[in-house]
Amino acid sequence: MIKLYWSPRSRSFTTLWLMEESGLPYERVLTDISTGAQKAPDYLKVNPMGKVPALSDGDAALGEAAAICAYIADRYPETRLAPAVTDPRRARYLQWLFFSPGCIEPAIIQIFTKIEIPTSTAAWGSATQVFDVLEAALAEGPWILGEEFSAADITVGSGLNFAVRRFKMVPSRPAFDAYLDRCTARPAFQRAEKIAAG
Ligand SMILES: N[C@@H](CCC(=O)N[C@@H](CS)C(=O)NCC(=O)O)C(=O)O
Repeated sequence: MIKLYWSPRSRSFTTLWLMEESGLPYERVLTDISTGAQKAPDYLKVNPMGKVPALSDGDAALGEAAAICAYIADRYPETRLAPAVTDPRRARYLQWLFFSPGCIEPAIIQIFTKIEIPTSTAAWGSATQVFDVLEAALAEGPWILGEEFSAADITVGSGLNFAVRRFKMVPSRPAFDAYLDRCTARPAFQRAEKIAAG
């Protein structure tokens, strides 16, 4: 049985949404970060970072929300959450799957901390560039790859929802609002929100 280690009101949301979209049976293992459960020796064997979320599946174990999305979509292709490895859309899928941890998250941290870094040095360029690029990519829709919803929408949708709606660190734009409305209307997103509320 797949086990998802999670804590309420945390980045676990991305993987709760993933598992609810997947339709796969899974067990939720509450790892409440307010109690320090994420630093327990047994948990560190699952995620040596001592953070949530993490996932185990038989002998496989991993942390990092986007990696968990990639793992589930590839290990269980019946979930139809990723284009096949031979599909040309796979390239953009991978780009957007990792855009959230690689660009959206650091851009939010930059906005929060007001740290100035030259755009050629910062791996995400600048927060303005990240959100301009995302706006252009979401202009057509309905999903980041076009017609097909994928695990990349789970990482991008979670990151954008966090930045624009939950923490209001990034001003919304019409393309973001339309996309986030589509994401939040999904029954799996709504189930995940209820679970994540704790
Ligand atoms: N890069 C990680 C970030 C995970 C993360 O920062 N988790 C936070 C909760 S949102 C956490 O576990 N904090 C508790 C701690 O560090 O002790 C991912 O994307 O999964």
